Amino acid sequence: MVGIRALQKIWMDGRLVDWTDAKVHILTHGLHYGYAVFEGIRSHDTARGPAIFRLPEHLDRFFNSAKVYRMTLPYSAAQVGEACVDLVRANGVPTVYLRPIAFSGYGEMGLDPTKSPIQVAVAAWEWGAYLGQEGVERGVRATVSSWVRMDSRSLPPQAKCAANYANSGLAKMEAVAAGYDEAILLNSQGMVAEGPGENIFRVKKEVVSTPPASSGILRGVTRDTVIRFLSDEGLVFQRTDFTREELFTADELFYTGTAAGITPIREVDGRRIGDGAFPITRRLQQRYEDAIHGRRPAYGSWLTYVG
Ligand code: PPE
Repeated sequence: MVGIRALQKIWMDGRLVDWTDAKVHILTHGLHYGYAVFEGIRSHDTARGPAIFRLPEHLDRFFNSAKVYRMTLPYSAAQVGEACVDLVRANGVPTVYLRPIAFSGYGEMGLDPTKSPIQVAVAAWEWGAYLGQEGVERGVRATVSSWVRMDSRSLPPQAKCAANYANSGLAKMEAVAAGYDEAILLNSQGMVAEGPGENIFRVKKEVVSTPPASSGILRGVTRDTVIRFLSDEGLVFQRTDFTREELFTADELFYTGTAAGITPIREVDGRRIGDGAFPITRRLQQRYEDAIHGRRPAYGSWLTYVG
C-alpha cells in the first residue's frame, strides 16, 4: 500500500530528477545509523499563487541541525531555499509539504559519518492534516507515553535528526496501539515535553503556556508563529514547564506543527479537556489559516512566493 501520490520531480544533489529516479544505495550510511537531518515545510495556495510559509526559519533550523551533527552541506541555505521554490514550481501543485533532507550517503560503513559524502534532497508531496481533518475540527485523543523524550545529553532534541524519530515512533505506535490518536511525551524530569511530531500548548484561565526549549523539545516554527499570535491577540503567555496533571486540568490543550497545524487535544488518558469549546484554540486556528493563505498583511513577510 503506497499512500503517497507521486508528483513529477524531486530535487536531489543539485538538480531536479524524475520522482521515480530519486533513489539511494542500500549502503547509504545515514539509512543504517540515522545520520540525517531534515525539515518539514508547507506551501499553500494564496491569491498571488503558491507561497512557502516561513522558509528562512526552516532553512535556519536545517543548517543548525546539520551543524550539531558536524555535517557540512555542499549547498548554501540560499541554494536549498531556491531548490524548494523551484520544486514547487516544477511540480505545479501549490499545496504541498516539502521535505529537505541531508544525510551521510554511500561511501563507508561504521560509525564515523564524516567518511561518507553528504547528500541533500528536497521532496514534496501532498500531505493532508497530520492528525486528520476530523482531528483539526473536533480535537484528538492523546495519551501520556511510557516512553520518555530523549534529552540533549543523549540525542539533542533541538536538532531535527532522523534518529530522534525512533523515540517519536515508539511513542506514536504505543498510542495508536492503545486506541489513541497521538502521544504526549514527558522529559526525563517528568515534565511535559512535546508530541512525537508536534509542540504542545496549554490554556488555563486565559493564560497560555508552552514548555521552554530547555524542556527538551524541538523549537517549532509553528510554536514560534503561535507565540507571535498570542502577543497580537493580547493574550498572556508564558514559557513554563507543566506536569502531567496540569494536562488533565487544562481548559484547552493543542498541538502545533507544520504537519499538524494547530490541532486541539480534546481528551488526555480518558479525561475530557475543559468544556470542549476551545475558544482560544479556535481563534489561533483561524489566524493561522489566514496567515498561511496570505490573508493577513501583518504576516506577509512570512511568505515566500513561488511565482
Ligand atoms: N516537535 C517535533 C518532535 C517535531 O517533529 C515537530 C515537527 C515539531 C515539534 C513542530 O515543529 P514545526 O513544524 O517547526 O512547527 N514535525 C514534523 C513532522 C514529522 C513527521 O514527518 O512526521 C512537521 O510537522 O513537519
